[in-house]
Amino acid sequence: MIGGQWLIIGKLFFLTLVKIKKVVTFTNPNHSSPITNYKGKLTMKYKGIIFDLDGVICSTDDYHYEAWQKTADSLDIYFDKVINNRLRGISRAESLEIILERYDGKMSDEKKQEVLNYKNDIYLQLLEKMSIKDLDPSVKKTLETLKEKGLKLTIGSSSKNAKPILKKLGLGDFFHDISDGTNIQRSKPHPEVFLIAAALVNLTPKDCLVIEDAHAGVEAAHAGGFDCAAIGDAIDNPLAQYKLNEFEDILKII
Ligand code: B16
Ligand code: MG
Repeated sequence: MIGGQWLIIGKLFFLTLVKIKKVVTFTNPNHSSPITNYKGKLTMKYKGIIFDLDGVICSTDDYHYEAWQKTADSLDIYFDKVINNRLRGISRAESLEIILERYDGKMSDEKKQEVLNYKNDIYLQLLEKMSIKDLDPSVKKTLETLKEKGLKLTIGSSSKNAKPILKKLGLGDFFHDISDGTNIQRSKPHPEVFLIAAALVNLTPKDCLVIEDAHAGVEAAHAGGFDCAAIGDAIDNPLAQYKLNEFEDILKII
């Protein structure tokens, strides 16, 4: 009888060890690609997810590119896709400073403001054609699944146009809260936008996963103490813990 009890205790101890080993394998933050090495869902690693907007939830990054291209052309400044990628996640005003690196001469603050308004007007015109149809069905489905699982979902975007964009996509009331270009002093790579997003839903950085397409955004997540899943342009950023080939790969992480 006593021998039988020891056998059961031993078996339980062994099973516990196996479970701990699996959790450690899955949660190892130094792992470069946990998705491909995923061992099985044991527990939810995060309580919240903070989504970047442009280039993650929607393809407005293409509209930013088009608007900046037209703006640069109007000033006779060279601009291309490589330069555009440096603007991802960066505020409108800081983006202009990067574009002006190739400007011959010095631009007054009044003229800069005029150029910023010009760019935003073109961008807003491009947004006019956006509708609920521009929300990728797999993005919508993934967001709904994450919400059903009880995760707090927030936006962490540098854009001052984030709220109208979400409304156009039919996501105006979907997220638990929104942190965007209208409530921050410093844009990515500063972590402020993500720290505010986490605080809005009473979570700590350790509880949240950030989803980002910009190197500046991945750096911001890292600086704030958040784990990050990188997609698109930033997919190979070594500061990100996960790579997302598809948006729905988020479901393999949490
Ligand atoms: P706006 P995200 C960022 O949004 C864009 O990536 C970046 O290209 C843009 O300059 C910035 O928002 C400001 O946008 O001109 O609309 O205020 O990627 O952080 O969602
Ligand atoms: Mg982005």
